[in-house]
Parts: sequence; C-alpha cells; structure tokens
Amino acid sequence: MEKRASEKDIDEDALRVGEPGHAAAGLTGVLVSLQRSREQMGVGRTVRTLPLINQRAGFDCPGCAWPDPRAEDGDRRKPAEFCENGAKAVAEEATTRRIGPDFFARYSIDELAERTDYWLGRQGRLTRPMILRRGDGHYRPIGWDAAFDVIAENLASLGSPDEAAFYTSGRTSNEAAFAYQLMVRCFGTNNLPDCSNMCHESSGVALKDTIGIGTGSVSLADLEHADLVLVLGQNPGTNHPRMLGSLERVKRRGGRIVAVNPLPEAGLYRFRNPQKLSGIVGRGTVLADEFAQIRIGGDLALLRALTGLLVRADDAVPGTVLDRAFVASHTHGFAEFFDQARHIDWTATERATGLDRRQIERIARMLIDSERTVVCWAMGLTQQKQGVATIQEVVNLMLLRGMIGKPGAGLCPVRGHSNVQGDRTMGIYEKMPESFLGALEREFGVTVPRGHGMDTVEVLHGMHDGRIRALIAMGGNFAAATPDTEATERALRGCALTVHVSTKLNRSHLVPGETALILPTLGRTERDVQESGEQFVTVEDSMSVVHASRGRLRPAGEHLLSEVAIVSRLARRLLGADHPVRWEAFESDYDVVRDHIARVVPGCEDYNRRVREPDGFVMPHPPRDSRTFPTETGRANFTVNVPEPIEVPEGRLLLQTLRSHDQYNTTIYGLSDRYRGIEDARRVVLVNDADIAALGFADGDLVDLVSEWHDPRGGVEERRARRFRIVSYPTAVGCAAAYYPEANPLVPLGAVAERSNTPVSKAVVVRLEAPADAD
Ligand SMILES: Nc1nc2c(c(=O)[nH]1)N[C@H]1C(S)=C(S)[C@@H](COP(=O)(O)OP(=O)(O)OC[C@H]3O[C@@H](n4cnc5c(=O)[nH]c(N)nc54)[C@H](O)[C@@H]3O)O[C@H]1N2
Ligand SMILES: Nc1nc2c(c(=O)[nH]1)N[C@H]1C(S)=C(S)[C@@H](COP(=O)(O)OP(=O)(O)OC[C@H]3O[C@@H](n4cnc5c(=O)[nH]c(N)nc54)[C@H](O)[C@@H]3O)O[C@H]1N2
Ligand SMILES: [Mo]
Repeated sequence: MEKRASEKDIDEDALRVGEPGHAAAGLTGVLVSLQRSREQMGVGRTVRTLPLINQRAGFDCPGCAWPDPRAEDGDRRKPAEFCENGAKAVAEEATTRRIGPDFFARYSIDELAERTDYWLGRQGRLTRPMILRRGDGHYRPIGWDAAFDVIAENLASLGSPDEAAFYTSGRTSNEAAFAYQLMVRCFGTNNLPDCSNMCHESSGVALKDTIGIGTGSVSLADLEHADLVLVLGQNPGTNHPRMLGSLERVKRRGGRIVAVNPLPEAGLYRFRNPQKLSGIVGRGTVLADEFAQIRIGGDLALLRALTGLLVRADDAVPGTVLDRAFVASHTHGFAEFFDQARHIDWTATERATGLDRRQIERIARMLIDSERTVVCWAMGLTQQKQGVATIQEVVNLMLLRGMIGKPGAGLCPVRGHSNVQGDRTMGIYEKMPESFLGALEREFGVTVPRGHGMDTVEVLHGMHDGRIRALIAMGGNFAAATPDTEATERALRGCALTVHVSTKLNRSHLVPGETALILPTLGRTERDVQESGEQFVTVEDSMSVVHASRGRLRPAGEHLLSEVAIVSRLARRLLGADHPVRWEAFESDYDVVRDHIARVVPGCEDYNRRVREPDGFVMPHPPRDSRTFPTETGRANFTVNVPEPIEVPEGRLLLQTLRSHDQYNTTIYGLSDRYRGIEDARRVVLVNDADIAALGFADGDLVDLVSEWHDPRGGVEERRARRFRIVSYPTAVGCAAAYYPEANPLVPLGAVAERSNTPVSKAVVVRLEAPADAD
C-alpha cells in the first residue's frame, strides 16, 4: 500500500529510546541551541542575532508568549534572555537557506507533497510570491501587483464576502493584525478564525464568563512570589522553558509546586538553570513537590474534589479556610455552588482521575496552607471536551480563597504563540463585541458587518459543504494544525482560492485550492524599512505586557513585503482607491496604525508613547487591578460544573497529541525528544508497560492507531494513522501519547470542547492494531 507522504518521516528502524530525562535544560540545552543556530545561520549571524532576543532594543522571541522580566521585577533581564527552544525558533526564521523560483521549477507540487514536514521546513525562507494556477503542476513566480489582482478578482467573484475565511496564526504583530481585521471587516465578513480557536479558546470562554475578561490575572512577579503554584496540563520544560526559571525562584523563596499531568514531564521534576554556572554543572533544583499523575481528562473531577475539600474544611471550622469577606463582596452564585460542592463522590473521582484519595487530600491541604496561590495551565486542560467547565472549576477554586486580585496569587493561562493574545486584543476574533465594531466604524467612517463569523472548526465544516470557497491565511499552517487531516485536505482542495502569507514552506502550500498563492513575508528578526524609515512592531505577551519588537537582520530577500504592507496593498486593491481608510499611510508609517489602535482598542490609549517606554505597558485587567469583575452580574461568578466520565471501551486507550522537544507546532526542528529519551523518530506512541502487555503487544512493535468516535447523532466513525512504533513509557494507565501533527488524522472534526469549539486534541479513544499493510 502506498504510504502517505507524511508517514515517510519515519525511518522506521532509526528509533532510539533512552531513559526519560529527569532534568530539563542544563548544558545540553545550551549546546543544542548554539549548534542549531550555527547550522542554520552561520557563526556571524548567530553572534549578531541571539543577543537581541527579548532585549529592549531587540526583537520579541518568535517562540512562546512567556513574558520578559521588567524593571519592576528587579530588572534581572539577562544578556541571554532566551531558551534553547527560542534559539531554535529564531534559527528557523533567520536561516541563510533560501527558496526561489528555481526551487519550485525543480519540484512539482506532487513531489513536494511527498516530502516530510521536516524536509519542507529545512529548505529555507520563501523569497518570491508564487502562484499555482488551475491544472498546473508547479508554483510559478508572480509579481506582487498581479498576485493582489488574482486575490481581489477571486474574492470579488464569490457569492458573498462570507464565503471567504481569513485565518491568523499567533505570530502576527499587533499592527498587522489590526490592519488585517479592518480590511476583512471592510470587505464584509467576520470570518476571522485563528489558531487560538484550537488553543486557549476554552480559557477565554471560561474566564470571560466567570471573571469578565478572557486573559490571565498575574504578573511575572506574582507568579514568582506565590506560596503555591499549580501547573496543570502543561509541559513548560519544552514549551515555555523560561517559565522554569520562575518556578525555580518560587522554590528558592520557599514556595511549593504541584504538577498535574499524565506524563512525568522532565522540567517539572528537576531543572538545571543554563543561565548559571551551577545550573549547568550541578544537579539542579527539584521543582514539583507533588506530582499527580492524572488520567487524561480527569482534571475536572480532581478540581471538583479539591473545591469540595476546601468547602468542607471551612464547614468544619468556619472562617478558617474560605475568604468569606471576598466571597460576600465580590462573587455571585456561591450558595448554589456551595450546596453541590460539599458532596464528593470519591469512587467516581478516583476512577476519573486515577489518583489516590490521600494524594488529593494532600493537595487540598497545600491549598489551604497557602496564602498566595497561582494556577498555571495550558493545552492539557483546554483541548478537552469539558475544557471550559474545567477552567471554570479552576476559577471556583481560586474564588473560594480570594486568590484573584492580590499580590502573589491569580490565574495564569500560559499562552502559546508569541502574539496570540495581542492578535485577539486587536480584533482577530470572529465574535468581536459591538463596542469594538462600533468604534471601528466611528474611527474610519466605514460600515462593518455585525453577525458572528466562523471559527476554525466552523470554517472546516463550511468548506465541506461549500459555504466557504476561499481561505486567506496570515501565517500558520492551516492544513497541518487543524484536526481530521484527510477530510481537512479534501476541504482545502475544494476551495476556489487558497492564499498563505508565510515565511517558510509548509504543508498548507501543498494542499491548494483551484488557485493557490504563497506570499512571502518578513519575520520578526528582520529589519523593516518603509517610506518613513525603519519600523518596529508591537506584541502582547501572556501576562498582558505590550511592548515593541525590532528586527535587525537583513531581510531574507529583496522581494519580501512586511505583513502590514501586504495587508495595505491587498486592501487597496480589494476595497478600491477611494476607500476611506488611508491604507498607504499604514504601510509607510506604522505609527499611523498605532494612532488608530489608540483610539479604537480599549486600554491602548496613548499607544505610540507607551509602547516606546523601555518595558512597554501592561493592559488593564479589572479583576487583577481592582477586584472589579466586568461580568453580567458585576461580580465574579461561581459556576456548577459536573464531570462527565469519558467512556473508554475495553481494549482501548485514551490518546493525547502533544509536542516533542524539537518542534514548534507544525514546524519540525529535528527528531529529538530529548527529555523523553526518544531520538530519531516521530511516529511513536507512548504507552504504559501494563497496557502494552494487556493489549498483547510488545515494546517496539509497529502498529496502526485507529480512533473510534461515537458521533452524538449516532454511528461510530473510524480513522486510521499508520505505522507507529510503540514506546514503553511511564504515562498514566489507560492513556497514550503521540506527536502532533502526525496524529492529527485521528482527531475527529466533530469532537470539540463544549462552548469553545476547540478540537479535542488531548482525548481521542484509540485502539492499536497490527499494521493493515504489514509486509
Ligand atoms: N518549543 C516549543 N514551544 C512552544 C510550542 C511548540 O510547539 N514548541 N507551541 C506553543 C503553543 S502554540 C502552545 S499552545 C504551547 C503549548 O504548551 P503545552 O500545553 O505545554 O503543550 P503540549 O505539548 O500540547 O502539552 C500538553 C501537556 O498537557 C499534558 N496533558 C495532556 N492531557 C492532559 C490531561 O488530561 N490533564 C492534564 N493535567 N494534563 C494533560 C501533556 O502530558 C503535556 O505535558 O506551547 C507554545 N510553545
Ligand atoms: N492534534 C493537535 N493539533 C493541534 C494542537 C495540538 O496540541 N494537537 N495544538 C493547536 C495549537 S495550540 C495551535 S496554536 C495550532 C497552531 O497552528 P498554526 O499557528 O497555524 O501553526 P504553526 O505551526 O505555528 O505555523 C507555522 C507556519 O507559520 C509561518 N510563519 C512563521 N513565522 C511567521 C511570521 O512571522 N509571519 C507569517 N506570516 N508566517 C509565519 C511559517 O510559514 C510556518 O510554516 O495548532 C493546533 N493544532
Ligand atoms: Mo497554541
């Protein structure tokens, strides 16, 4: 049987498995980052680039959204304020390799589609606008103006603007995002899906309803001064390595850490700080005081038990546990919450969590003993069917003890992409409120649509049934990041037009609509010179700090346009020369965009001045700043959340799809998942020894993964991903893990989180089968 291209990744015999690591970072991390940077950029460029990452005069790391230390944090910004994986993200962008028209003349699209994502990423930076016309086998170069003509003509020929969707990934700057959403709304649609729909949407929905604002309530200083930090469903050692430094400071100050995860992730155990000599050579700091190895999807049941234990402890000795004054003056719905919280069904809790009652009681005791608690979480919580309810229960837990809006305490959703939070603030959202839409109209004298647009999953459904005919993507890798790969690829191929504004070649370029364009753009690391001179852009991190980012490298090619320039030019072509928005001015001077942002986006007043402060400024957050809760009740809302058990039939496992240490989402840097001891292979499935034996397989066996999904409308759907190697791994019993995006074909489009519509990428029921094409 013909293997799918992405399955060829695997050199099936190359897999090497060592001991899972117990410590993160350290000397190996430093060496790997230098080696990767040198390989991609050469020595000179490495020396010039790495020192600028996250410095005030430099650029924001294009890796994760973890904040930088500010003056108020004691100003301990280090000369090397980046991590191994940040250096890889930079090297990936600042590489000296280039792809030009000759590359596309050499490889047909069918040949490229046969290559792995890893190979595609290694070819280098895109340098010229390219077009794939209907029936042609190759992308051909096209001029910018001609490219905008093709896009505008295609969009104009749609039955309605709502037949187009405009995706955004989270690297886009605030200036580009603001201009982009304005163009899209002036064109006439709110179809602005983004990567956040697949990422922290559950956090946004839960927080908005309960505390009135969708962002986290802590600063870096709060986190570092906490008595207790809960890290739920997150792997910071790989995905937010600089967070480990903060957790280390928590420990040094005598604070405690609880990690809740089906996997014993290295960074949560022990951390060798590469910024310090002792860290490089010493044994490092033990981080987690308590590691709860939870079953996938068990967090709501755990949190319910914890809120129950707190409520009961206060019942036993009234006034000793709950912050009654806070509850009385700042919250709503406590009575109803209290009534159900007192009942803990221990049998159901132990079954759902796989945890022992005594451990849950120990964690409750730690919560009671802590005066300042911070809860951090990421994809392990959000990409679950009950993701929103789970995060609402996190809020309940914190409200009980008044842990919002006081120093050293609060809610900390740890964001992914470096500017995913800023893009939202700038209006990249299919459901922006009337206040924002009205402000846009007043500012620009335009009319924008009011009906809600489609999110990522809705767009995919729309493509399937013909309601969406065109996809424009500002960054990202839509084809590989979305679930249900086979169906998604069919959907994309059914579009009349697909357009990707990209820095690097990726899978999405190879799953074209009838007409497809690749528009190459500048990255964060590069100098951006426009008519009025050198420009900078702004971004917002996971803790709502907005600051400037300035690239310094020579652009990867002379034909590249910045994202702001691409939007401005497309807008002029699409909306006509007499459009009331001064698009040319946007392009020539980003201060002009920022002046509009200042007047439209609440909290961004005086934007141009404040982003020029050395540390930028912090967005307002009423619960954090003044314990005011802009919800419908005017208070923080308690909610009642009922865990529903995930049914896993006999002989099946619950599979999560996650990141290795050597990738950035769909960008594969290399084949080393060092902390987990897995080398040279990505098509692996991590399974507990007991389960391997019970299922009749052995460590190292080759299997197909078959997902089974019970459509609520009836019927079972099956999806297959071929040829994964079983790796014996100490994950929770009954659970399994495989890498994203290789496992995306298994995630059903219909399996989404309630209310946030986020694909359930962390709980897929699968069975293992001997390979269907065994040879
Ligand atoms: N180097 C690097 N950095 C990145 C990224 C990257 O790909 N590479 N991606 C960026 C992006 S966009 C994001 S969103 C973040 C993602 O950051 P993470 O959320 O840390 O990423 P994942 O690899 O998806 O890991 C999810 C974690 O949740 C755990 N988990 C899975 N299911 C459950 C569950 O049911 N309960 C609990 N308690 N835990 C569970 C997994 O074992 C794993 O440790 O990282 C950002 N930073
Ligand atoms: N199964 C499964 N699926 C998942 C997840 C999971 O855990 N499991 N995680 C989900 C999450 S959390 C997220 S955030 C999404 C990520 O989804 P996306 O954001 O769509 O994917 P990325 O892989 O981050 O996008 C990488 C591409 O962005 C382009 N790029 C990089 N830098 C720039 C830039 O500065 N400008 C422009 N225009 N383009 C640039 C490059 O061409 C690169 O190929 O995936 C989601 N999908
Ligand atoms: Mo993400």
